[in-house]
Amino acid sequence: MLRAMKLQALIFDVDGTLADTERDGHRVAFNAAFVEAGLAWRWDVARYGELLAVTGGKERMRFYAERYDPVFLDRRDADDTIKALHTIKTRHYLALLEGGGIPLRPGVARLIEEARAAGLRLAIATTTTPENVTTLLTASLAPDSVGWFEVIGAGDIVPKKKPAPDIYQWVLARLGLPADACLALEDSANGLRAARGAGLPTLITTGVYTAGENFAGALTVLPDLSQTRLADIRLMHGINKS
Ligand code: XBP
Ligand code: MG
Repeated sequence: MLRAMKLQALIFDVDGTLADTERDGHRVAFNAAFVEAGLAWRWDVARYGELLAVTGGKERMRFYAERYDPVFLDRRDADDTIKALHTIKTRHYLALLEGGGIPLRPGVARLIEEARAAGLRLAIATTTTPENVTTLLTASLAPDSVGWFEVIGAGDIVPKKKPAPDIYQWVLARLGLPADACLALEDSANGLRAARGAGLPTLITTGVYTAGENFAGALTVLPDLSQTRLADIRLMHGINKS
């Protein structure tokens, strides 16, 4: 069956979709924060992959404490300490981004340029901290690229993070578009559930941590966007598989 609505907007996830930010970015920043705070927590690559089941850095630290350091949560100031750790972590992560250390994934910049040239509207729907988004765009896409995205929905702006659909619903409301006129680009099962929960046709590009996840309901699952043109995406969007 063909989809009735013409494609009018692309909504991009950030971490794992625009760039491979988790293993060598966020994870490194978390560990730097733990060292700076004198906390004995260390997240190796495998442990971090396990913890990525929980979106949101603050929520992820709480999840880790529940599983591996429950005494930490007995402290009266546990919540404040997690917030303080997250502020330190974000400072380290921003320094990594500003150092130009995290490039965009293959094909991302070209697809964004194609979409802009074709007059498609662009938006972002992410769990990460807003400043992480603007700094990644400025450092890795173009100095003025924040303005290319009409709506940037990020972090604590919604009560529930992915896999809840809240962030995508927040972005759709501000775009003033129905889900069927848009297409979401994601990298994880959590992200797919969030996008599908908001009714969005969704394209998946798998990452180092998400390749084995369940992507049932996605329009398609690709290793990256290096072979994907806007014409391909328009075609995929037109075939209503939901
Ligand atoms: C990925 C996340 C974020 C990052 C860490 O977001 O779940 O929490 O891992 O960033 P998405 P913060 O895939 O939706 O872009 O520490 O700022 O949360
Ligand atoms: Mg992601």
